[in-house]
Amino acid sequence: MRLSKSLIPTLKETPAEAQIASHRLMLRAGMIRQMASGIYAWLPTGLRVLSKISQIVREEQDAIGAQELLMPTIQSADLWRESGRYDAYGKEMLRITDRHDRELLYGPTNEEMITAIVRDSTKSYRDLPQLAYHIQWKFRDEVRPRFGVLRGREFLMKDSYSFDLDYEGAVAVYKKTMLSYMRTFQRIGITAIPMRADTGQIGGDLSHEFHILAPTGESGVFYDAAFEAGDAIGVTDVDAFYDQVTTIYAATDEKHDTAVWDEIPEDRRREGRGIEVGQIFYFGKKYSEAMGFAVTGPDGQKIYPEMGSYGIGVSRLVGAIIEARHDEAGIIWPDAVAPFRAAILNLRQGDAVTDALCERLYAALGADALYDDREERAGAKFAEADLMGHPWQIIVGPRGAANGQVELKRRATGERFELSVEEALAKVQG
Ligand code: 5CA
Repeated sequence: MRLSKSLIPTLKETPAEAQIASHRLMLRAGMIRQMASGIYAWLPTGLRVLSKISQIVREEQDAIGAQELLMPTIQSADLWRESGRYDAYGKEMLRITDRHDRELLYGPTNEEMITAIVRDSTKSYRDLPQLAYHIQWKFRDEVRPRFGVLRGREFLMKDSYSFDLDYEGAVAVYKKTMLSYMRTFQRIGITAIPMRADTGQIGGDLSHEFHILAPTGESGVFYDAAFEAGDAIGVTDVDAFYDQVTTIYAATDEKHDTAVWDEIPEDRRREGRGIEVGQIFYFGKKYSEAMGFAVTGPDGQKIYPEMGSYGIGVSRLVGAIIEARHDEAGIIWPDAVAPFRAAILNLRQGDAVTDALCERLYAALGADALYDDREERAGAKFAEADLMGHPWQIIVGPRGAANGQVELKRRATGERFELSVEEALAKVQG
């Protein structure tokens, strides 16, 4: 993308309404704009990050055999009356009436809808288990939307739902999902710690939240320092991994149990703040029984499926990553989800040799590069590239360009390299 022609409305001033770094930086870097309280438009760079996160989430869901589908944002009130949650959900649910006076709502979650879909398309025990997910916008009329996309009213979630014939099957998919979440967060380039948690509105008796540690996090968290090293990629023994997670203690403030806390050696006890980027639930037959979903078992008996639901806050992750990875100058994107791998900074726009070299780099890097081709002073280009947080900056000045040399800067470390065009391209693409 050419910066001179792009819709990336960066701001020099710090927006007054933003209280925390990620919100400030997302506004300043031109990633989002607020359209109403807790409702944001995702501008091109913001959308690129959202799409890259979604794609990693999708690949890791597919890898555990989850099937992608897409359910609508608008749901009927009757569906929620079947589970009894229509009245129970309260003011967080945005209720809508259509022209025929039918009651609808903007979905805050999809347990009812997926239960109805699977109920109406399965008959026999042979049709189970099922595991399906979608990546779709949700709406929760939060009392206090704040911190930008961290607590929005409209937000993007990956939610998956499992249906099993027995408890063992349900717990197996719960564990498998937990491990896949660890891989997902690791591929994105951040550390998220699984914590024991309460089940809240979703219900059930087994739940874990996944938290990115950040001083601005809304939840108080307690954990064993042994967690900080968590590495899930390459782990193949799901049960051993799960046992490790549940023996090493970590919990959010609601579930903080001092009795267990006391078992952690004092020098390993950690208290901090976390941003909840995911939560998983096992809730058994809560929805299948309430909504009359049973399959016929091998002996002709009725089996109400054991269910679980599993969420990742895709849009919240964008803000959470920035909370965990920024400095005074701006965002420091992990390579995997950066809007662009590299920015090309032309320090002498209009100089034939410099322009030609920049065009060559831009042609080689294609859609993964943001070419700063504006008639701007060098200082402004450096500041904006740091603000936007591209993992690499390729700095092209007239003197180097005359010798086919460029300067390559790594945003995360500040390291700089004097390289030929070929060497720079190899490093950026490698
Ligand atoms: N149906 C279940 C699991 S699929 C569910 O709704 N779980 S949840 O309520 O925990 O939401 C899943 C994730 O969505 C949360 O972990 C959080 O990361 C994200 N989320 C929840 N509320 C908001 C919000 N107001 N703004 C941004 N993200 C949110």
